[in-house]
Amino acid sequence: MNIRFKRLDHWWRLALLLWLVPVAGLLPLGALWLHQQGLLWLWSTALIVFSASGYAVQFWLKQREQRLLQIAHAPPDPDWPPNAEAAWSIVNDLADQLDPADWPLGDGQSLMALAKLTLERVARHFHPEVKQPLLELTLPHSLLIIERACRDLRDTLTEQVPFSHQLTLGTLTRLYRWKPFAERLFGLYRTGQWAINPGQAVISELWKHLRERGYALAQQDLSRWLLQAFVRQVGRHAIALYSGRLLLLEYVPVQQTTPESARDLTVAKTIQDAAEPLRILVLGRANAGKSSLINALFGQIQAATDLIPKTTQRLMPYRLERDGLEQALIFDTPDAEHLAPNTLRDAAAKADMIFWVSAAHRPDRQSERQILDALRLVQNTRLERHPPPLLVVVTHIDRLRPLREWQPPYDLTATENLKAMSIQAAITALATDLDVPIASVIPVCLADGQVYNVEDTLWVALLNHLDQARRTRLLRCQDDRRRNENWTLLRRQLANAGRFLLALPGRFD
Ligand SMILES: Nc1nc2c(ncn2[C@@H]2O[C@H](COP(=O)(O)OP(=O)(O)OP(=O)(O)O)[C@@H](O)[C@H]2O)c(=O)[nH]1
Ligand SMILES: [Mg+2]
Repeated sequence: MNIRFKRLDHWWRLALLLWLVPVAGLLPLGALWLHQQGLLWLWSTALIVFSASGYAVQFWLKQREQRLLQIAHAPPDPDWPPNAEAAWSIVNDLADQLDPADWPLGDGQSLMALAKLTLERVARHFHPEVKQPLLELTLPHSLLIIERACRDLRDTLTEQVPFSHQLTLGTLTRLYRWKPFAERLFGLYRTGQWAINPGQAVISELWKHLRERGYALAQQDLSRWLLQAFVRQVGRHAIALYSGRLLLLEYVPVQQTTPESARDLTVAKTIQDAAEPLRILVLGRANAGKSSLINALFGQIQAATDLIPKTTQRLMPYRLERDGLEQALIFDTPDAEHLAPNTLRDAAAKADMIFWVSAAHRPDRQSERQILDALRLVQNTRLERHPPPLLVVVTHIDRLRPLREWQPPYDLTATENLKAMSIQAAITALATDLDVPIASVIPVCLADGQVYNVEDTLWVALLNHLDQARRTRLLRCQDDRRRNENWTLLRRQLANAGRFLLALPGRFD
């Protein structure tokens, strides 16, 4: 303003002054008039109230913007194996500590360095024994991480940053090119404002300072937000990679049957499906009611009851189809006490859900506890897998005291009913004996023609654990695919290389 004012010669200044005097006089004259009318206090009050409200609205708007940019602590992906959780908190800590001043967004080099730092932290978590864990990465895998992280960042930007889908890079460049001109125009406008309405000019000048401060703050927030999103996305994919979940070939792992399920589907004499079935394993001691449970689950639809021999001799798959459940294979097994530990471990490793069947009227459960503990030990040491959900099915509840009484349904909270109390006591004893939560113990009766609590409670429990079972299936399939992927890729690469060699001119000369 000063520079522009100095450029005018004194005749121009005089002309401007003459023109300004009556306009500038309006403010004191207005104040005088208000004073004479006794309205000055009213005007002052209105001025204070309006300014305060304006400030409050601006404060609220700023808070709202900050909330939009806030990234809540994203939980780890539920599909990850247990050993990925610690890696995810490492990534989150790194994101929280980021200072935008250290990682200028306009500098591609600094972003690459940040991606490398994130990768290094995750790699060190998964390979603490290797000196330079980053070098464990193959070229296609590194490209895949960058590709996925960029794709996700694009999605985040589209979802969270207002107008990001309309601002093209061209627009931004043009804006930048026009910035000096726009600033000059704005300067001229402000000079004009000073000339026409000095009161208004004072206020708008004040607002401008406030806005500029607010803008600088918002810019800092936006940079921090983008950097944090970037680190979390690179971290997410790095975790998927180092925990063995990032596959090079594009497919959803459960959309193809694994070789063992393909074999089991053939044994179950069913038409082959494209998707991997859920694998439900039924375990328990001899005569606990394993085969009866399978029959009861089939309901009246199947003739499966006839197919199941009295005493189960070997692992036997049946195809289970019910409303609300995708295709599943349910495995009947022989007495768990006489199953070879290896067979039991293998079957459990391939299961997505386990039913442990135990008879309520046989309280000697030491061997059951030992078998279960051994299974749990194996599962807990395999941090790259989710253990399958375990449901304990208590059978023979009709045989509990009073022996002669069997008049279901029973309300287990009713303290005046002796049968209900016996059932409740059996559930509590089983939960303690087998060290499982009470909620996962389901009492049923599987006696011929007296099936009770299967259609409602047991089915509901099964459906409630489906999500967990699907997560187990996903990791199981990913492991299988990863094993196969190496061979598939090698075969393809060799075939392509062979084709290339065959196409060489004069190869047989
Ligand atoms: N009263 C009563 N009898 C049951 C119950 N559940 C199973 N049974 C009976 O117990 C016997 C054994 O049942 P199965 O289903 O063959 O037991 P399993 O666990 O498959 O036995 P194995 O294959 O030999 O290991 C059968 O005669 C069933 O009818 C129940 O809840 N109440
Ligand atoms: Mg059986």
